[in-house]
Amino acid sequence: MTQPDFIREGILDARPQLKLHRLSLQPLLGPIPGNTWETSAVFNPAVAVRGDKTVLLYRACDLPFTDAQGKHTHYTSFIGYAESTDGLHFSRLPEPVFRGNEVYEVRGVEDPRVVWLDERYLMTYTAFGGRHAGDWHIALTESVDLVHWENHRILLRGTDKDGALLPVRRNGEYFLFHRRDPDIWLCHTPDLDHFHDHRVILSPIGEHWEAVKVGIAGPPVETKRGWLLLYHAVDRDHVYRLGAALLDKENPYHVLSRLSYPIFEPELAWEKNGLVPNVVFSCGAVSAEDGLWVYYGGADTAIGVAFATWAEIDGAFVIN
Ligand code: BMA
Repeated sequence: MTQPDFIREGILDARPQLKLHRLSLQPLLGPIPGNTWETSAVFNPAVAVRGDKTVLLYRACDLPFTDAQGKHTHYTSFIGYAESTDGLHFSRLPEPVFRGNEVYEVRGVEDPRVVWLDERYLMTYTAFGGRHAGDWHIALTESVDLVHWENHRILLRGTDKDGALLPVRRNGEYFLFHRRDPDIWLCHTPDLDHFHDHRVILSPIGEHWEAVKVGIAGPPVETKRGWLLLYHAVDRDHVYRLGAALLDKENPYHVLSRLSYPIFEPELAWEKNGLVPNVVFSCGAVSAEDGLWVYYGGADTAIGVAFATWAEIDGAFVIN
């Protein structure tokens, strides 16, 4: 049975609610008309820090998702590269750094998430085949410099997306989060080939902001008290918001705490209007000294960044 809302909403508890603060009211990056592969949208970036640079690996689209008659177009997604020394002002490369070149990803490569593991960057992404309904899989590619990507292959077959690796191995195992509609699943693997122990760790809940489905945002971020897992949640009006949970450091299958309210939602015009209205969707965050910088896509069209201090994050969770 679901908890009554007045308990989940924390009315009985005086803790301040965690809310991400926007660091810019304007998008950091928008589509470039005339640059074919990123004409209609740039969104949902993975983020990595390399030396003094913050690097975004973002999803870009060549066409709107629907035409003037509302019919689906044959759009394709690519991964673009942008870098910055202050996390706010980015310069980008003129061509995608990664594109689909297999039959299972002819409609493109979507929603990347990056971790640094085993002396290389591992980027999980959604490979979109478009050959039949639900033709998307979790795939992986590797790089040492975030620009040249190689050795790409499908990790998990099936109608599965929102794949992200835990940024460390435990007892030699990699942990892979994924989404089989409508839940967030976790599994582990010794070799990124054989996957074990698939279990649901987070499900939709209640009748409000997370009623329909949930999926991981970026790879979980290590904090003193556990793995901070940001996730997206969808309501019955197709609004995408961000939620937060804390996972046990030793056993990430164990959810220690989950906030009852969204920590971020579409509010600005460019988060409410775009290729898909009313969406904030994150695929990565940077863990900085003062707090967490959360990069996100707005309305599947442009990229922004929001922030919370560690004290704000820490103060929001109760662990029983
Ligand atoms: C998901 C993915 C994301 C997108 C979201 C909202 O299924 O396609 O790339 O941001 O839907 O449209």
